[in-house]
Amino acid sequence: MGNGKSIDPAALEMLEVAEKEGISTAFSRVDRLKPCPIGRHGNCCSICFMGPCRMTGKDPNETGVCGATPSTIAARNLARSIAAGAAAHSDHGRDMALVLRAVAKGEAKGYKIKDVKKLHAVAGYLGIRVDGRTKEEIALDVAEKAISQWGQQEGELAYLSRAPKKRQELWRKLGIAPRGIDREIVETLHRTHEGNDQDPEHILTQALRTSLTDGWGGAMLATDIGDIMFGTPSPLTSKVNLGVLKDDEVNILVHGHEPLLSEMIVAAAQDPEMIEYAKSKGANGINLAGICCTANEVLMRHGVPPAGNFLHQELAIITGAVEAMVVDVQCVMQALAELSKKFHTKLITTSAKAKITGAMHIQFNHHDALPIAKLIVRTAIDNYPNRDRSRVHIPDFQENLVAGYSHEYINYMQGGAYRGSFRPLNDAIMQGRIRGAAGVVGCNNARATQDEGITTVIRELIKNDVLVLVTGCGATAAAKYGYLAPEMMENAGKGLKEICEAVGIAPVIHVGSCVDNSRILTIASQMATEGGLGEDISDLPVVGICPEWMCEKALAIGTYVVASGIYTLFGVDSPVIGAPEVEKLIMDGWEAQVGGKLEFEPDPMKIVEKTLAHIDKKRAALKLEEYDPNRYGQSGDKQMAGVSS
Ligand code: NFS
Repeated sequence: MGNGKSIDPAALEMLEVAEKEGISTAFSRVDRLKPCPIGRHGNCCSICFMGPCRMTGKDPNETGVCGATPSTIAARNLARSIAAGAAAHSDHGRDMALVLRAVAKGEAKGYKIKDVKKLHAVAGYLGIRVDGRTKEEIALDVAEKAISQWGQQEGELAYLSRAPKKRQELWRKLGIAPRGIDREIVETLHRTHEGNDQDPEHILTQALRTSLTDGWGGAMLATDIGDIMFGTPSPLTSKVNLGVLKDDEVNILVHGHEPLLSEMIVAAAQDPEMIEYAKSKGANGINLAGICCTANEVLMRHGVPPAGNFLHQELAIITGAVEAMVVDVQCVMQALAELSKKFHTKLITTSAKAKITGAMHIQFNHHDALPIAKLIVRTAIDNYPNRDRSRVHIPDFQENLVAGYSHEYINYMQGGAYRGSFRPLNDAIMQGRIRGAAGVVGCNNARATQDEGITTVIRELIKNDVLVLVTGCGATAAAKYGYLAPEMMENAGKGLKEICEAVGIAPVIHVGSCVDNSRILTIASQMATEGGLGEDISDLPVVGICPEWMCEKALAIGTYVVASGIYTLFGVDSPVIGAPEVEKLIMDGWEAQVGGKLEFEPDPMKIVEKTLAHIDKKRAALKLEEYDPNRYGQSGDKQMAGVSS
């Protein structure tokens, strides 16, 4: 089970190398830095320069200099985090929309409109006419309408119409239907500035509205526009973990989030001219792999293998086999710059939004994307002769995986191109073959044993017939231990196993990067409208889980999942544990408002217990048959006849 740092043997092996060489990593720095418990628990207010005011809990009447109560302080801190997370995802979506517009105008060489079917579907959501128009004309209108979602001042986001009717009505009734993406994020920053909104419940209601700009706004647009330009994913196989690095090829790692550059790097790395150039430098080829959500983007569409999740980024460099780590935005540790200097690795920043002192910067822009990608690939190749063979240490661990489950493909696999629907899935849940579903998503956190929470939750849920959907670094974690391989169906409960056998899937389905949690919203919405499982997302026997959360984006995601009506459990620890009133508001308060609650539960086994209890509660409310683990799996074929009809 490792040393408490990670359960991943590849990570443990690299940590030994790091220790021998005296190299610090997040795994070692976390021991040196004791977090301030006041700030960690939501009790530190630093929004004005009379403070920071630290609420210690010793005086029941304590307040900040201005009189702010601990509850107001914690609510403001949480709301600000949610706004920052929504900003990050949505800004990613904005850049995608701007590039789509450039593609439609013929101003973004190298990009194209790859998936016309998806373009038409998105045009439909946005109320844009498609008949008799070229794909460029449609794409231009889609892009303009998408871009307008950020600056819109009044009305509501167009994609809210993709939620079940009841949910839309509830959002309107509560006044949390977002007016525009930027507007809600800015308003949250305004409201939480010193001396403004000071009623915790009121602040947290705006936090719900802000989070919806992410899930049903920026992130959903990021996913859709990515599919239009780069193709809607469908299942493919690949490998995962540090063992995917090659000791005789130029290793390039793409790390960060946006697919705009990484898609071009995939193309550049496959260019015969580039491969020849690599050979001229003594390498046998070019090996592209990914870290974090960029990895998921290029995995889902090209099968590029992920070398690891968030806590693997430093370990990858310590293998001594990485010629270039190419980063754009988000989840990029500053430590990479110093670390890469200890090896031959070139850390290349590419975004105007994220420079790191000491890194090489090659500015990306969508007008010259392919030439820039080629320059980056050439820079990596030029660096290959500098690799110090005596320091190369690639741990021999890799697993097989299947990824690429878009919402569209999941629809298709349940009946084909003409009869595709969510009927079979809903039926399987209604019959109790599948007890319910859970999204297990999110980061690694250096304060938790890497991958332990994620894999414990997944292992126990599939054993209990819960179908699991994964995204982000949670998906990479699942993949590293074989959960995304079809053979894993052997470890699923009997009913779930029957379904996996019939459809030919693993019990854990990779639906993409973190912005692709929007695919899970679409799936939930379709399940709720398909019939038999209630009328709203909050009726479904489903749960959202983020066992090893780390960043503000995760909080934004968790909150929009709650605002969409889903019970959501986060691991590690609560960022508002020092303010019991706020804890109560995001649990009972939000549940009363939107039907979902946000709960922090550090123990993965308790997360499992609470998930199963919730699923059973929802099943009972729907008057479905009580779940019985032994009802299915006896006479396979006969039982399956009922499912596939
Ligand atoms: Ni999600 Fe993706 Fe990973 Fe966490 Fe970071 S990469 S956007 S934030 S660490 S899952």
